[in-house]
Amino acid sequence: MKRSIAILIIFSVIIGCLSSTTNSKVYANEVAPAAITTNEIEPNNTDAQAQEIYSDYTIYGNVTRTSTTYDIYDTFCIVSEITGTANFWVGDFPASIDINIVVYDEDATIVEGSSGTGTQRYISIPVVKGTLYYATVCLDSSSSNGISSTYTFRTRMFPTSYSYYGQYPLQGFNTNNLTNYGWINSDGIYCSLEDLITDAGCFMCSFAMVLDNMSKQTTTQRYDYRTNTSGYLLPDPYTVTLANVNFTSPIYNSTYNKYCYPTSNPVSYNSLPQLTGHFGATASVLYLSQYSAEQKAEILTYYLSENPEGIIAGYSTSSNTHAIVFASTTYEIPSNYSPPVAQPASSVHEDGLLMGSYISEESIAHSESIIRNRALSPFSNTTVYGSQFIVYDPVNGAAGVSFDRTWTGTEMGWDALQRIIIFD
Ligand SMILES: [Ca+2]
Ligand SMILES: [Ca+2]
Repeated sequence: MKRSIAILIIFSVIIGCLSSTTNSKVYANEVAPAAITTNEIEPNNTDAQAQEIYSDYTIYGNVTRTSTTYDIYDTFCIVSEITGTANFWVGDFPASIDINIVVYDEDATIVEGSSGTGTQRYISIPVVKGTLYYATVCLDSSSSNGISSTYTFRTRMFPTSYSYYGQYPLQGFNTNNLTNYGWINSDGIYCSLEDLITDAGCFMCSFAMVLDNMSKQTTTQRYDYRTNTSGYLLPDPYTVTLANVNFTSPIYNSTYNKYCYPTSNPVSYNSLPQLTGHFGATASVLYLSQYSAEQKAEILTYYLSENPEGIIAGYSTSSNTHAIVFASTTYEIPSNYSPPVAQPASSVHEDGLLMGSYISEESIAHSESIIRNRALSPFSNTTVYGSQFIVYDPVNGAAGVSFDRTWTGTEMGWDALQRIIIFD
């Protein structure tokens, strides 16, 4: 408590010296989306009283200085779920008063503070995953009595850039030599890694995008056949596919004159604990088949607030499966929303459960013909809530577009969304 008071005195001196910009364009594009809304909870005047929030929160609060009420500090705390960027915005107050944001770390060191005039303030800072930050909304302490105002406070954290890996066409990673390495499927047919990812790599591409957004790399040094070098490999569809088979070495096959992974350990099985473990991550799964489109939108919004690196969404119909990454949303849920709880992923072949039977290539995506033909389908743009979710679809170069601008949204929609996979 004592430290908090000292910090706040420092704030009042320093705020005037800090420089930052107020940018309505940034507000509109990066801060305004309101995913989870809540009211401030008093007392929240010190870091010891800080109200815990998550990424993509919108808080409605009030600051007051009158002869009877002295509430000029509202403090919130947030543990960054990502290494990347955090935006803090306060607005919707009269230009006649001076409200600012000060962000400081666990050691009470000020990271950044806003300044300026007008009806909003905004700061953007680099953040490190797992780090605790405090953000205080401050009414100018030199203000005279008789001031009171409501405000809106927003936080949003996101990767500095979202990675994108395409399966069709292959996009965003090194594909050298992949035609020399592959797998002989249960029908005895050779399938190169390149073809496998092209035809059936939606899960591997989606897994790789999220792991890359999490700034992960392999926990030990691994050999990269594309470059013939060893090192800590970054996640991409190739390295994730190899993690999926435990980085087993391929064996030369004289019939095909190729290096093949054993049929008993096909590259297409999804073993999530094994795959994520090689990148120092864990996976959990939540099955959604019993929920409505609205409930699925709520669930995605909730988990995105805790996982700004993205959520993998698995689709299944009677004939095919697919996976994409949901990255952000403007959908809104209240902070008291209580989500169904995701469970740790088992080593069970996930897509086999969905498909009802074990089918090889389909386990990491779905069939070539569907991918190639439907990627060219026109979009209806009528998917409910489709414009409120930004996704990265491994098909057709759909990087950072709204759900209703993808063939997945149009062709498969919400009904076929059967589960989400969350990495931590
Ligand atoms: Ca308050
Ligand atoms: Ca307060």
